[in-house]
Formats: sequence, C-alpha cells, structure tokens
Amino acid sequence: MSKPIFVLNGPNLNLLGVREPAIYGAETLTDIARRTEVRASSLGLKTDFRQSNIEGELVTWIQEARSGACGIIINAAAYTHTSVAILDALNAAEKPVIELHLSNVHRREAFRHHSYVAAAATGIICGFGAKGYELAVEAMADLLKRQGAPAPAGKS
Ligand code: CA2
Repeated sequence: MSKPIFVLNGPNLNLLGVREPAIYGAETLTDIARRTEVRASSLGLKTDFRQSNIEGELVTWIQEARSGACGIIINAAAYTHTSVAILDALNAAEKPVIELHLSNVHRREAFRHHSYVAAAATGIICGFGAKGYELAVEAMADLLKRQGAPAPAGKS
C-alpha cells in the first residue's frame, strides 16, 4: 500500500464555514477534507487530512511525514508567516511540499506577504478557496510522477 499525502492544516482552520465566509468560503474543513480525498482517490492517491491549533503538533506531524507520507500539502494558516520551526521541520522531512492558502494572501495585509513555508515548498497555491485543495492534490500527483520517472536520456 503506498503512503498517503499528508494534508496539514494550521490554527483556526477548524472554524471554516462557521465564521468569516466572505474571506474563507462557506465550506467546513470536513467538507474540504472530503473533496480532497475524492480528488486524490481519482488520481490513485490517499490523503491523511489533519488540523491542529498547536505549532508543536504540526511540527511533530511533519516529522512523521518523513517516513509516513509521500508528500506534504500544508496550509499552515497564521504559522505560515511566523514559524521557523515549521520551516525547519519541512526541510528535514525531505518530501515534496506544496504550500496552500484559501485566500490570496498577496491581496491582503502586508504581514501575510511573507511566508516561511515558501522556502521549503516546490510551489504555492493561493486564492482559489476550497478548490485549492484539489489543485494541490493534482500538483502533488504530478510531482510524485516526475519523482518516480526515470531521468530523461542524457541526464542521468
Ligand atoms: O488563506 C488561508 O488559507 C490562510 O492560511 C488562512 C489563515 C491566515 O492567517 C493566512 O494568512 C491565510 C487564517 C485561518 C483562519 O481561519 C479562519 C476560518 C474561519 C474563521 C476565522 C478564521
């Protein structure tokens, strides 16, 4: 059985669908987990979808991903903009990483324009709401396919 993609979600994302629908949409995190899993399954992949309000717990899960996951999709929420600990853990995991945000952080306050996570990520998806989770799974499927592919001729 192949390893799952860890889909990690940071602080306050458990409030989705309950507060601030104008910014973050009306879907709950449970709705998003379901649509993420369905998209992954259509691509022959599994997801392990988690949320925590605790920075250290996210760090522990990222450490777990080193042996337990094929890749990491992370919406670190506010920790995106503050956490060197999460950046260090992502670098140590040595897995493909996709940074994800529901909102377009670059249209928002200046303090959301800097991301520590970005320094460990292959790519970033933001501004597409819940659909971004499906886009991230598609992007991860491509990354994993490329990883498994033999090197092009003359480039071994
Ligand atoms: O757009 C995103 O996905 C964010 O990661 C969401 C974070 C924010 O700090 C980032 O800058 C961008 C905030 C998550 C808070 O989620 C809430 C959901 C409903 C109600 C209140 C907060």
